[in-house]
Amino acid sequence: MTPTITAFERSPDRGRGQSRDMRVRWALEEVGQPYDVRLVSFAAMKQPAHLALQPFGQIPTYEEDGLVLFETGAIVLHIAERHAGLLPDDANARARAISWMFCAVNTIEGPILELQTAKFAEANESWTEQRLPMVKNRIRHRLGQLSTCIGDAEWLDGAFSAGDLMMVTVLRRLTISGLLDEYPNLAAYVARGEARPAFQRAFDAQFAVFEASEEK
Ligand code: GTB
Repeated sequence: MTPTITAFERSPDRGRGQSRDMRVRWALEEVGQPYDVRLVSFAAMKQPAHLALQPFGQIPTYEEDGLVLFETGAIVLHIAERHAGLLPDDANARARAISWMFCAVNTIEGPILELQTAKFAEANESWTEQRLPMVKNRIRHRLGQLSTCIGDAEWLDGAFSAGDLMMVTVLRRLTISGLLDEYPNLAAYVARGEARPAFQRAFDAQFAVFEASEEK
């Protein structure tokens, strides 16, 4: 059965692939699994029908043969476990790739989300200007450590995996901030991810949604 995912009807990022459905689209493209997309408005995301799929009223969700999933890490892991191409066959290498998936959402994404909160939700607070350097330095600390881990390698641990897919999508949140450019090997790593044909297909698909929403 073709899985169905949900995505923003009108993405606030204007189609730049920053919304989290991008991770799921990219994973599905990497493994060659066709999918349907149901677009939801912000209002619909808070209604019972969507809350039954995603208790926090967010996108994306994933539905397939009566299975309903939320949380992008879990969705990408589900896809990677059921299709070849995103996790190594060797059990230890597979476990390490899954560690990198958790690292992306637990260790790296947290400080990056703090920056988004400071810049948008807390933009008008009197203390935001004072707080921003601390928030940015926490990100730099993690990026420095990650930069050392990657070194000159192409991917985090051998061949491209779901760990890289999650990490690249998390790091892309920093594109506008310029912080990524302070770590040339990380900027190159993200560029390598974005150059993958599956990424391009996923990006084009979500950008087409934005373009269609502009025409309405
Ligand atoms: N932990 C969950 C997961 O990984 O699935 C988080 C899901 C999540 O945060 N979804 C966001 C959402 O539905 C969309 S991606 N938000 C609506 C709400 O909470 O009411 C976050 C996002 C939104 C906008 C941009 N942007 O404009 O650049 C980027 C990322």
